[in-house]
Amino acid sequence: RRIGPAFRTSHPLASGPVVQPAPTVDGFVETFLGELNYGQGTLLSQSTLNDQYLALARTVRRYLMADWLETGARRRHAQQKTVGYLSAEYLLGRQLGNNLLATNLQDVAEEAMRRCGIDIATLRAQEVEPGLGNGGLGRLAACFVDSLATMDVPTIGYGIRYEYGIFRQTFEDDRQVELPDSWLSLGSPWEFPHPERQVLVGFGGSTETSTAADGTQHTRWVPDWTVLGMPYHYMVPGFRNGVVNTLRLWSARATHAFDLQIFNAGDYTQAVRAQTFAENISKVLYPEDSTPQGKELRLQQQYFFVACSLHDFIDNTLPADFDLHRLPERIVFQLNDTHPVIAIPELMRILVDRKGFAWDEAWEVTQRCFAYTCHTLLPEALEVWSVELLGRLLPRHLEIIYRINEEFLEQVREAFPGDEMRVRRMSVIAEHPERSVRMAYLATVAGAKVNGVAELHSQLLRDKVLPDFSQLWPEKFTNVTNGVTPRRFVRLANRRLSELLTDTIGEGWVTDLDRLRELEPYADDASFREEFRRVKRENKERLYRLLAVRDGLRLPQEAMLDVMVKRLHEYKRQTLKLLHIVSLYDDLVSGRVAPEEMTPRTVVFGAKAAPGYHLAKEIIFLVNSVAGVVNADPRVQGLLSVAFPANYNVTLAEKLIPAADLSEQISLAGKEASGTGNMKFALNGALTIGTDDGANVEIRRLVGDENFFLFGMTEPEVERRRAAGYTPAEVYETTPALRRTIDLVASGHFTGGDRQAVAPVVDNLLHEDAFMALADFSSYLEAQSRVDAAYADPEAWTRSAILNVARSGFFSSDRSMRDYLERIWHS
Ligand code: T68
Repeated sequence: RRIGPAFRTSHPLASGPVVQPAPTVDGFVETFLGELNYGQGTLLSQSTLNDQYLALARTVRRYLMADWLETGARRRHAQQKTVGYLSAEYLLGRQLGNNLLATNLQDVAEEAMRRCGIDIATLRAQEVEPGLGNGGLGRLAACFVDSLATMDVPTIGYGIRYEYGIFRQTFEDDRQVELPDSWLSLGSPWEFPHPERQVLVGFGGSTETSTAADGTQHTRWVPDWTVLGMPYHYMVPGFRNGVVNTLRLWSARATHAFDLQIFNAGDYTQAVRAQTFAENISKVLYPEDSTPQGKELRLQQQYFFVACSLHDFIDNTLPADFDLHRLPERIVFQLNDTHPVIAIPELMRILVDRKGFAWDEAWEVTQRCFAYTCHTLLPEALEVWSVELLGRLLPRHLEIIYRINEEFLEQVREAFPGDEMRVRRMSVIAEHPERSVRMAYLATVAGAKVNGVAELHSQLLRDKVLPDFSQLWPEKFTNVTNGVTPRRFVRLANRRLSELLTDTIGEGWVTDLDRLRELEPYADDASFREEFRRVKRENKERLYRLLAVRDGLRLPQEAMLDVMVKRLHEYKRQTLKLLHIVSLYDDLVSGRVAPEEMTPRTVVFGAKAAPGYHLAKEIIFLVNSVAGVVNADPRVQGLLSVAFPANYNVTLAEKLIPAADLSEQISLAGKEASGTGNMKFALNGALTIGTDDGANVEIRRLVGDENFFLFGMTEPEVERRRAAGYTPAEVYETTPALRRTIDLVASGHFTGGDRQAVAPVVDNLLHEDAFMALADFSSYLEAQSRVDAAYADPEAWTRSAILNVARSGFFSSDRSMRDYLERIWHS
């Protein structure tokens, strides 16, 4: 229950507007010193870097507060439909720079800090990014809430405030070692805890059904343990539009009643243990991406944040007298993959068990409140929960799921009489290998819409992943191609390019990225190309300065910068990139290619492997081993270098992407749902070498074939090849260049003669190669020679790079949000 204001005062300032500090250097300095003195309890002369960072963050916060309060009041008043974005992950990146950008205070803050004798860049570097996500899916959620604020769409982002985000990656003896990410340890100036909005969440126990005098049955869930959800609010500012939306992340606490009982029984240590048990729920982000973990704690996390969020919206956000039959007019919950799908039976439970709705009435409302986004094509990545676990943790929800399924299967039988095979295929409950709930099916049955994240992906989703469903309900399925926010990934990350763009076409592009089209004519302007190259060069210099300090790397300034950054996964094929590097190296040292024939290259990798994904970790080891030998070999000095800076994250991405010449998007066709890094690179003027996969298809169509290096099998070719029986060893035997390359790796050349050390990767490639790296090897190398030739002509290359920028406006997440509004949220 909300605790209302104890009293209302008649002071003129009591109900706002909040007095905002003056947006001048003097005003900023004054506020900053005030924060240092009264917030941190220190003097400028005594303050540490961290004191200064915290005071700066709190200063910037003050400039957002009036807009935040005003946006909240406006939203309450307007009673418009709200988007409730439900996501177990938000990979936000650093907040300070983004919030300075949104408030247009970058220059004021820099000058104010200078006056205080502080270098603002040093303070920025002090911020630990909230890494509350694994990769693309979590970063997408962060881009979407940014766009929704910039477009002034009423939105609440709901998620989990993990105490530990994605692990910090280090390398020891070339192998990945994971360290805990204690992002909260130096203070968290961007969050606002709201204990008065805590929510109680139940788990376990059983259900009780009673029959009323009129014969109607009523079921009630009696949980046997509960935890509290404490919301922390984060500001989500729009770009200079006076809008600040809210991201509400839940943290688990022990209930007082729970431990008081035990305290009273005299067992102090047991009571404290109960506390730890409850708080475990939001303790750590599961570092698994694209492989669902059937772990109990993970299901607890999912239900915990979803139950908190639904309760928060229905009981604490809507007016107390709101008629819930009209709920779909006020909220649409977008399910970011299956992780929040347990919200569906939760809403049914709230409506039927607590609000007294009839089942059909509740189902009618529920179906209109949810829409589901799928982010994968890997069958092994589709989440299922065993009936045993679900029934033990959420017995009432399991009952509800059974009933939803029963009624759904009746519908299937009606549509396809006598087709029991189909009924079994479509059942939300799988029988093998164990009885379990298919969460993607549940989301499809209950959701008003189902979308994939790129055209090809949405097509394959209809045809391969959910064919029976798309046949039954063709109108349910739609596509929304992913996008990225131009604020963070161009304006903030690439200040030099942004200035060039604004000088050339005006500043409208930041919120209307299609305007980049106006750049096209400048591709033919030699002096513009010169400027464009200067931007790239300076971005490279900045990156190499950073990598020198951060990772002790020394990289040549002139070489082509070839970048592959993404999670480590077999389907993404980092090994294919590695084979290319080894083959270039071998060509040089064996004299097959003369040094002057070689286009100098620096290859940068960034990738975290899931801690339990052994083969992925072996691939990391191999990349590091190859990098060590290549970089130390004087025969390839200045011609070929390999860098693998540890702990790739949003912060590093913001430095790497603007410097890149070549973007590697080389997944096996039909496996990468979309990709979003691919979009960031194109927008920052890198050319793509890529397969016909995910959003690469759309990038290539927009930038033009001549400005994109396509290679590899298409998805139907992959299917045919697999059907014909794929044997990688045969490819190895019949492709001399591939054979030389693999032999060199297998010989132990990169591992100090240790052949055992490379065996896991080599054996897998030769005998399994589930993602057909060897089948695409020759095509990839051929495309890479086209890249080399193209890069040797700087004017033509720059022209292509400019056209990549000019034609990539489509990939703004603002456009994605317009598509969601049109195709999903308004329908
Ligand atoms: C990614 N998925 C897709 N999953 O792989 C990528 N999974 O093609 C797409 O561009 C992106 O989503 C955005 O749509 C993921 O990132 C996960 O991170 C994940 C996390 C937990 C469990 C399963």
